[in-house]
Amino acid sequence: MKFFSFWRSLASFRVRIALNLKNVPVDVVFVDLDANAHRDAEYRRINPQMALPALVEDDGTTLFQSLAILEYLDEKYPEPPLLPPPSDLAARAWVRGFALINIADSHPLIVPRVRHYFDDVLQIDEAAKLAWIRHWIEAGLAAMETLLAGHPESGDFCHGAAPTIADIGLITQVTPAKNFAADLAPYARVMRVYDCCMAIPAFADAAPARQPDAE
Ligand SMILES: N[C@@H](CCC(=O)N[C@@H](CS)C(=O)NCC(=O)O)C(=O)O
Repeated sequence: MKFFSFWRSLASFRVRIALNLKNVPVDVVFVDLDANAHRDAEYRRINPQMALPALVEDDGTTLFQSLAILEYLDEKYPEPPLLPPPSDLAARAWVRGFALINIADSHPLIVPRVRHYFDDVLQIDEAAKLAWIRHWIEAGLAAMETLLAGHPESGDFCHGAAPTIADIGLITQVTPAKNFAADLAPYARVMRVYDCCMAIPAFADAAPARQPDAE
């Protein structure tokens, strides 16, 4: 199985966590976003959206979009599960909803193609661009904090006693918050989950700075 990844890519980070938790071996193909390698014809054939990550099975089956890949891995390699059991439909929906705050709503607003559009088309200055990024990161963090406060099953993890895709989404919400120096003090519950997850080797080893292609 080939995994197309870039060290700083948050969507790749999400899938790396799942691969590590489930102990699935992959051949990692590094695609340098900074060099626009994701726009080359070679990678475009794999993912016409020109975004990372992508997962290619040995038979050529090609998967894209991190949430779809997370759920695929969870179905193919059920242990440890990344979702609550099918008997708890409401918990599964809560966990998916929580993860989507980052995966569907916050992260897409700060990806390189959006930032390039600001630079190249709208010609927004650096300060306004940073304000945009911090605004959407903090909006996601605030929603996560409020949801955790109202969710009795949260504590060390977003839901229950083990990581789920909700925690994976939380990690890739906090990571850019740290990179862009957002104030994390108001988000004590979020940061408790972040610290608990990052103490697990599967999470820590997936971190951007630990990847072989990291600068
Ligand atoms: N919703 C997608 C986002 C994929 C995505 O935008 N990936 C970023 C890296 S984290 C990327 O490759 N961006 C390239 C670009 O914006 O040009 C997912 O979760 O897989």
